[in-house]
Amino acid sequence: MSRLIVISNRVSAATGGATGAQGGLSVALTSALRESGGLWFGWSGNVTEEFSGQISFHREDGVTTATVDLEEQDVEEYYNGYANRTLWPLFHYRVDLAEYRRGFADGYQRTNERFAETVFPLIEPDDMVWVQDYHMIPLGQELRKRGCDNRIGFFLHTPWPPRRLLLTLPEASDLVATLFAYDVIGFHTDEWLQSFVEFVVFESGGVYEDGILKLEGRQIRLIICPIGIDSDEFATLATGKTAQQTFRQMRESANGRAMIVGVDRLDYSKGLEERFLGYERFLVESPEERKEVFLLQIAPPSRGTVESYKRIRSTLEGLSGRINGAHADLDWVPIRYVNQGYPRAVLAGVYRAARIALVTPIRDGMNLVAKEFVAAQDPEDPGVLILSRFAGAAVQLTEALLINPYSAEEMADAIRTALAMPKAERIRRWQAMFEVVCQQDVLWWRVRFTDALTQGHGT
Ligand code: GDG
Repeated sequence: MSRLIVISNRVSAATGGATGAQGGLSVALTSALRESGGLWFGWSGNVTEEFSGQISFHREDGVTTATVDLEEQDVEEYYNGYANRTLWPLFHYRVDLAEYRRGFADGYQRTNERFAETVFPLIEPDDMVWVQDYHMIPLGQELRKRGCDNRIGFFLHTPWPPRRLLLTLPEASDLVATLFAYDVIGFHTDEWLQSFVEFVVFESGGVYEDGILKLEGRQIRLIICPIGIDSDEFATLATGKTAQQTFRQMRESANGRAMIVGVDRLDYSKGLEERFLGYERFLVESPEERKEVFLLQIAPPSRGTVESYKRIRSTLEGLSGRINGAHADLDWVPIRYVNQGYPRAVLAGVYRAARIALVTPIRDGMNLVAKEFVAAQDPEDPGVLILSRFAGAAVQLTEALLINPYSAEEMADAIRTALAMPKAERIRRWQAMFEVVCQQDVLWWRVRFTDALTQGHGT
């Protein structure tokens, strides 16, 4: 069996972190690599004066990690710049927030060249290379330029934006062309895959047939490969000691009220503003029910140096303050808004204690919180998942209450429906979702991708 080399911006085993705003990607990769062994390469998270290319190796949990420091200009232009201020908003359809600057694009390219230069000597002839996410789009091409003819795959964790939106990026065609260096490209959903195909067919003259994209004499296999969670681990966590303690603590502090929960990195793509507004609508429209519930929103800050993240943070502070001020009573506040991260075991207990989860992104590649919520439920008395249609997870979790997060009315309706849902229906819906979460778990995701990479060596 070939060794698997995973390359991603951040490498979580090396940087640790059972708590905090650990992103979905590192959570998933930690589980996937634990099963397969292999090597995980990426940025250490450290900043140095000058890029040295020196690698730090670390072995933990059967996974070897190799990390490299970046210099400040790289971090500014590649990470805070092109990744977080250009591609992230653009890929989540927020062209209004995207910043297009040549300096960012150049820094992104340079940093990807540096990553390629550093990791290339670690790659052995039989290795399979799996590049992750929008930070690393040109990496495969940079490896090819250096003579790497291994199988190289790319997986996109975010949505792929519609062609017309992507065309707002000045170097869109050049960026997309770098993807032709890969043998396999994976997306969470058919929608993201089709948007990619449309761009390539219209703008680059490719031909797409039977899952294979043909252009420039190359064949690239495109696959739908929805990411999952380690469902066994999460379900076990949810009945463990810490989770049980948290469960009791939450139920006590709920004082007989139904808890609605949200857990998200503090990010404008997660629809937190829309969620608060939808919840407020429910409070206004249902005076007799409103004091029977409260919303716990856990939102650890992320990417805090970026202006658009400072803005969304202050918007949410204003909104939660206003809603609490307008509706709270002596013995009740409608929103508990918490800006810190918690250990996963605590999260599992919180999910299990909740009657409803509100997962309302305006766009999301997948959304693992929805799956974690499902995995953590008590089979005898499960909670209800309210899920945005615009999350990749909505394709798989069709038994959730699917809503349009832009509609406060739909959200308020869904909260009422969830509160009134009979136990038998809650159980039926939960069982259907739990089956998908267990069958298409993170191991399934890894095997599906690496199988395609084994078979689909491009020419
Ligand atoms: C990207 C894509 C895709 C959150 N708060 C805490 C905490 N978290 C964990 C959650 C979950 C993860 O972070 C978030 O995962 P998501 O999938 O919701 O979101 P992104 O970080 O945006 O991830 C996304 C994912 O990649 C994988 O492909 O699903 O669409 O945007 O695991 O539990 N973890 C801890 N404490 C917290 O307070 N420990």
